[in-house]
Amino acid sequence: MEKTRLVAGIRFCAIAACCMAAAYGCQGSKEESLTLRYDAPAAYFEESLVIGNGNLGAVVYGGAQSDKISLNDITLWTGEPEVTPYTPDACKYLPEVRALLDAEDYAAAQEANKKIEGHNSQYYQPLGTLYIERSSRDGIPAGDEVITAYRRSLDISKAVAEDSFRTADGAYAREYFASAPDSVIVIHIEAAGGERVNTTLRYECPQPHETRAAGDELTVSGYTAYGYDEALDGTPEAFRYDPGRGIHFRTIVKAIPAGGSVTATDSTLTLSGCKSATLLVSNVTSFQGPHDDPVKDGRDYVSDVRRRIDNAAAKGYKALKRDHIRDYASLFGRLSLDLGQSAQSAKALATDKQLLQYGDSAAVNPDLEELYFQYGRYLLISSSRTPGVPANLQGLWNEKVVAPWRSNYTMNINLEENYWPAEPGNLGETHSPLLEFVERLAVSGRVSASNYYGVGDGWSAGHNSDIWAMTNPVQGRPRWACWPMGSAWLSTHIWEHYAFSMDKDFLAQAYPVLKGAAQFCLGWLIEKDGWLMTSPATSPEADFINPQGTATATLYGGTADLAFTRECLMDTRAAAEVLGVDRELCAKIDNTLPRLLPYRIGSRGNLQEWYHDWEDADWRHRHQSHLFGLYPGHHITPDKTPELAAACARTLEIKGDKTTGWSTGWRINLQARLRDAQKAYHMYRMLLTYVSPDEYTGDDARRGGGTYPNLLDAHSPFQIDGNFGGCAGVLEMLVQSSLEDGVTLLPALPKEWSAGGKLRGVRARGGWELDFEWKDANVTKLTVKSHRPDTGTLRLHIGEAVRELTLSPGQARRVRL
Ligand code: FUC
Repeated sequence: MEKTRLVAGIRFCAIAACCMAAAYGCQGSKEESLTLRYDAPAAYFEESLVIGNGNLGAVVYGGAQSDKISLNDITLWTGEPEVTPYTPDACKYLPEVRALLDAEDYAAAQEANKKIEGHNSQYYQPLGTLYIERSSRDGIPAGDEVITAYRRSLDISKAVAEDSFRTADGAYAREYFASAPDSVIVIHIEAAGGERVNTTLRYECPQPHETRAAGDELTVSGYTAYGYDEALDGTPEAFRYDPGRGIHFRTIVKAIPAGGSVTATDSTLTLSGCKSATLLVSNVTSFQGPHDDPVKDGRDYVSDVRRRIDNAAAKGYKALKRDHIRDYASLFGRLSLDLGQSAQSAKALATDKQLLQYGDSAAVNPDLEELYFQYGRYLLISSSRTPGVPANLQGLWNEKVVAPWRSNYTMNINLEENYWPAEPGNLGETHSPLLEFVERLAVSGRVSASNYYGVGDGWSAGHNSDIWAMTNPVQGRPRWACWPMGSAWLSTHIWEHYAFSMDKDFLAQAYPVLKGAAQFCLGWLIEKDGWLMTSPATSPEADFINPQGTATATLYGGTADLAFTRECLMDTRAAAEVLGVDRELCAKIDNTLPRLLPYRIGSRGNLQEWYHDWEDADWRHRHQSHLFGLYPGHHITPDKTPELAAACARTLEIKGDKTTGWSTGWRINLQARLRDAQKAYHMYRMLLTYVSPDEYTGDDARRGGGTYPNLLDAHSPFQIDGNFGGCAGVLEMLVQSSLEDGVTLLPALPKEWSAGGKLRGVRARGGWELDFEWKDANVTKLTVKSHRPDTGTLRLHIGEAVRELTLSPGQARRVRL
């Protein structure tokens, strides 16, 4: 018996040692930089490890005594389908706002603009928390044990999290993954040596619910609030519940023991004396679609969750893990990046310590820079695989009933930024939940366009949305609430998806949505001083100092609105041409574009944001929507519009470097498009500024934009957009592309990365995929593959040289340099 224990102990330790060596980078292999690793359990959300299958998410804290795992389902929201516009015929107030603007009475115009507002969005909700509480084998309370060698890690090349530790009796290891093919979260626990899995599973749920424990399962059934009381909005007391309304759900936790037993009490499961155990967790909600009542026309969530658990249990842990890794790696493994090797001394540190050390501007750590970049791709795959339900402000990981900004869809930057890495990062499929959501918005957006803006053709979308595809302007300060351009901005994603994939079938199917956004833009323009512009306009979410000396946001002729309008009209024009449709609309767009109020350069050399060259209320404001044409738009470029590009550069200079996470992510991309490699790199380093978890109060507490110990973006608080903006920014520094001008390699390569590097699997507009290497800032190897449906010619810009390459569909060619 003693011998077996010893052998088992040695075997476990050998496996653990091997995993740890890989995790701690002792082999010098490239995979090592794809693991986040820590030497303590998470005390805060901002230290936890997040996993997800695009629908179900888990926040893993780890821990020897009590392991906490918060759960999310991306379809769990408060509310129900919208039926009526909140402010009937709100567009009747438009003439009043316009007249006040014509009279240059900005304060009164701002007040009147508030009459054209609707209600706020619903809230994204947490599902519950699973606690796995361990009791030691011989009756010593788990808290009194001596625990050694605690390790926690997340391998983003496989999307598997782990934690492990030693006890006086042996060792313990857990694995966590969220399987997309089997729609379950799997937690596998192994004990070795004299250790056994002796554990109690307890579940907490913040929604009205019922928990039942029977046999080897915990079943939790509940429902969310169908709405909230406006007067109490922002507090948990605001929510209104009714078992006959709202989104319903059922969560099942099944424990499958090996070599021991599982018993149920009223609301817990206890595993005793097991060598190992597999826990399967799944959840399904009754959400069926934005226009379906989740009770009367809801999904059969009860049968669906039962089937998922039964199928997963029949399949077993090993096959579940094999299929999960195969599925995940088929997406993640398409692109790899090598920016150089970090020093052994940096690699020996845990990820949070590396991040802290990286804050020293002299610190060099290319492996950490790669890890942050690839983590963005990991997060996108993990949070964006549910049809029609894109990643929200927190991706899919939210523990709070009243989350910051409702964890909703914020459409004046945040939702769009989430998707910037999707296409170049070779994850085009993860863009689909957003593209489908935009299709849903276009339905309710028709009602908003006519009700709030008096535009009969096309659709509009405002600042916020939710799972019910809300499009009305929200309630609040006009600087964010009064903004109908979400439709124009979001629709440019349709053209981007086409530009990268060259998929005409997709374009034909999505075209009506793009066209509808363009029709709204055309209908919303007014003529003033001989130019076309919008009135009322706002520039998200900035204020100017009006002639009366106060700060207001409502104006006519705001630059940002015109930037969205231009890009949306240009994309629609291009799409109509590709599809050979809508000649009349094309003629109208051709006639409109030159009549749009042109960009102007302000007295500080900046790109003017307001119609008049007014003072900004805050020149360092985080938003920079008037630079939209530079990035993510395409109509300002250093080559074609050098003066405007210089004015954008000056605007960024005035704004400075210190800003929120998402804004930092955006500025990396803007600087990359300006081809200012060092500024882009500097902003990337700014994004990787260590930020302590919010609840920290010690001297080390830092606030502001940056990155938490678990590499999630700090707005602060946590908001996922910065992760995605940063990820896209790295690619924008290494490759830029456009349908007109082709592909440029290393357009903004900073000196820190110029010694050598490799990028494999990056996608470019025109349907191309590229693998390339560089040395001393020169491209040394290059292979191009075509994903186009037809034979096409690629124009390649490498340094000063321009090359042309013709490839047939599916062809890959090594380019001689
Ligand atoms: C916009 C931004 C804020 C924040 C919020 C979710 O309103 O201005 O900074 O990101 O969205």
